[in-house]
Amino acid sequence: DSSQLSLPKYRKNILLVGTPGTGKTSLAKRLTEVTSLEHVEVGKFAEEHSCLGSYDEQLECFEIEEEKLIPILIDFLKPGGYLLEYHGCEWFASCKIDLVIVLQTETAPLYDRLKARGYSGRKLEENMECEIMQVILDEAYCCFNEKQIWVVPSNKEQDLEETVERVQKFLESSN
Ligand code: DAT
Repeated sequence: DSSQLSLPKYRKNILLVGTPGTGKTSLAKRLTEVTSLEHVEVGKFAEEHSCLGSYDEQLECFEIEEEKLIPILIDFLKPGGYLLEYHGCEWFASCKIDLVIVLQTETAPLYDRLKARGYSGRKLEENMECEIMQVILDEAYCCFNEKQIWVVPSNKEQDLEETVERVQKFLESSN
């Protein structure tokens, strides 16, 4: 995309986290449209770097071999300019991360989104509980300095637009 060429390069790395369904992928997509940040979806990155372990029947996904992944990621992130997306954040405590964005969605819209995604039973319950108990926010406070953490609502489209603007200002002010 030639319009990207004129966007300034940033040396900051942003980690985008949240319970499944809170809107990480949607926000990441918008951010890569309007900034030069390069989107790194950690699951895909792990696959591309042969860091997948065995299949977890319960979670319905491949386990990630984080002992192998993290050193690769630490090196990869050094130049900056990356938007890292994953549901949790505890693995990334030793990576160069300048800002952690924790997306939060209220119970009713999150339930609808997960239902629409086909989640049911244990999977639906566990994800709802993860959000209600603020598991990922707790993780963020454990792993990062609170000054690096933004807790951002993600209930409606306007929330997304406001977050995009806020991130643009952050990148411009601290480049
Ligand atoms: P995640 O990547 O965290 O699993 P997603 O980006 O796939 O979440 O979004 C899940 C659904 O919610 C999808 O249908 C888009 C919608 N959505 C995301 N952010 C939203 C927002 N701020 N307002 C309304 N809907 C949103």
